[in-house]
Amino acid sequence: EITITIDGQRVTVPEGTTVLEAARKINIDIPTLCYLKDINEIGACRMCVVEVKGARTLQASCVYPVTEGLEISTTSSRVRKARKVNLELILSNHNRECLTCVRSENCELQRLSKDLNVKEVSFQGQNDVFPLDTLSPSMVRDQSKCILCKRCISVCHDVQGVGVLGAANRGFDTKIEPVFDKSINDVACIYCGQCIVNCPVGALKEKDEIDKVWDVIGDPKKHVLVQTAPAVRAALGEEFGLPMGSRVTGKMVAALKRLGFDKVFDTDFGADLTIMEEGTELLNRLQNDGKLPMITSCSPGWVKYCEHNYPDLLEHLSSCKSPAHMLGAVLKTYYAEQNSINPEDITVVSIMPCTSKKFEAQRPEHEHEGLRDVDISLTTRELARMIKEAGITFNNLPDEDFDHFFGDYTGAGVIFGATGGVMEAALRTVADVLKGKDVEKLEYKEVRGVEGIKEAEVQITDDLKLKVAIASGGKNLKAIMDKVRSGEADYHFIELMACPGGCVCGGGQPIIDAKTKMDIDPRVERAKALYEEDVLLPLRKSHLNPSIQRLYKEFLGEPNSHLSHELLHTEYYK
Ligand code: HC1
Ligand code: SF4
Repeated sequence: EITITIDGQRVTVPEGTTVLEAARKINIDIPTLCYLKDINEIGACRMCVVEVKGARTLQASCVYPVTEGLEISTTSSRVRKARKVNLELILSNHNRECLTCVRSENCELQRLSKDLNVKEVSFQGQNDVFPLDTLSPSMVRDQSKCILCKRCISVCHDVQGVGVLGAANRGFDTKIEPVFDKSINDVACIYCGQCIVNCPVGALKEKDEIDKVWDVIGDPKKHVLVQTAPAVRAALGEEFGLPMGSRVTGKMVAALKRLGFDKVFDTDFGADLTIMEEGTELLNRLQNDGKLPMITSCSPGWVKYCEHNYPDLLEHLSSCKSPAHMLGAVLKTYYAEQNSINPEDITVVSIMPCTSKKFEAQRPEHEHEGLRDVDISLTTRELARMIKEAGITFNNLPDEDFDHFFGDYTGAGVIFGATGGVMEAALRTVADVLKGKDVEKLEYKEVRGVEGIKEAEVQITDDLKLKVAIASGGKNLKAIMDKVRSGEADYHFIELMACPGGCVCGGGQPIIDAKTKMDIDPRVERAKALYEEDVLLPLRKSHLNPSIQRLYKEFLGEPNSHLSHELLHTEYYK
């Protein structure tokens, strides 16, 4: 325990605390910009400088550790002036087209300018013109807005274990870019979008496809079907000022109906379908000496990561397409047939917490007879923008229900959106199948929680103890995959998700500023919303979904049937 004085107030904190953290504890809000708790603590932007009694120069508080008796001033005129000069220098090189920036009102730089009372930018900066990097299917980089905070570099390298972003040149010529100034499209980026949700400004964003969706909605010849991923309902409300963790399933559906989609379906139905297919695949592999451990394949960022970094281990991936794509494939076949609609006239739009889903939607193999499984994939943020553009007052909407059949889902489908959720959903079904009865146990707490890596042994029957592992966040995937490669991983089944915490914290979700993330963990809050919905639903096991049962009876036959393989499974490429 160490006691220091900040602006005349005494505060006692554990050793190893920084001055910044100590100050926040007593509600002194030292401004930051490059700081990202536990991820980017480099003292580079110098917005957080403070005066330390006895020290000649100002110190960056985000990297300054407390020592007994330290006396700090956070508001002296020297401090205030220095911060303002630093901020104005950053602003002088920043493309300040705030009115048309996607991050307007959710920009840490804009907020800081307002908070620090910047009235004019007195330096003549060099506003270099950079071409936008728009080549990738998922994201756009706008160098003219980059403020060199390096948050994206740290997230990509240290959290995601990808490391395709770096700093080139020095001094005024410094640029953040993929190696050799390549497009993000031409490096081993997995499009997880974690750099986007951790960028304080608008230098990184998703590829906006809203206009394509408006166009198809406005085209009378098109029958436009929308599906929403499990995690969207756990975060969309944040875009409308609701507290983190608000579950807005009913309002989301109401909004989608008002936007003009012909039917509002749920990716959760696809998740239930995935459990049928993937659970069966797992049992087959267990019973017939198939490749183990089997690994989930629903996170497109993870699949791409595997293709780039573990091409020798692709056989471990389940051959299942993701829930969104399974649903897309049955919409363009069974649904089209049942409703006598020409599948060529159907457009499937998916609303995902994910930027990599845009890439997945464009993967050449994800089609059937020339028709795409998913035509357009929007992020949660893009949906929020559509709702705002349409003038819908989201918070006043009534709760409405998904459209029948492909909007019918169980609690197992809902929890897919949180790390451990796919595993738990699979365990619920596999246990019933192996025991041949409706097993009472529903909740597998041992696979829940936000830890990056989880391991568990679950006794399913007298002779089968299933050994499982769950990981989220690229770096943790790497740890698991290295074990698989070396033969150390004696698991049966592994769930891997590219984003830390799973889809609830996907790169397409509402962006939370660094300061808020110091106090609240969105992985925890958003996951809570999903587990809450799970408990409220009358059915909580995928195989009990009556619409899934009917789909097999009338169309697919049985899980892993020939038709299932044709529509719902895929292959991977080295
Ligand atoms: Fe996910 Fe999935 S859970 S991948 O995290 O398997 O994006 O939410 O839709 O497809 O169901 C994302 C979420 C999502 C799929 C499902
Ligand atoms: Fe790195 Fe993910 Fe950003 Fe690609 S999308 S640069 S992998 S953080």
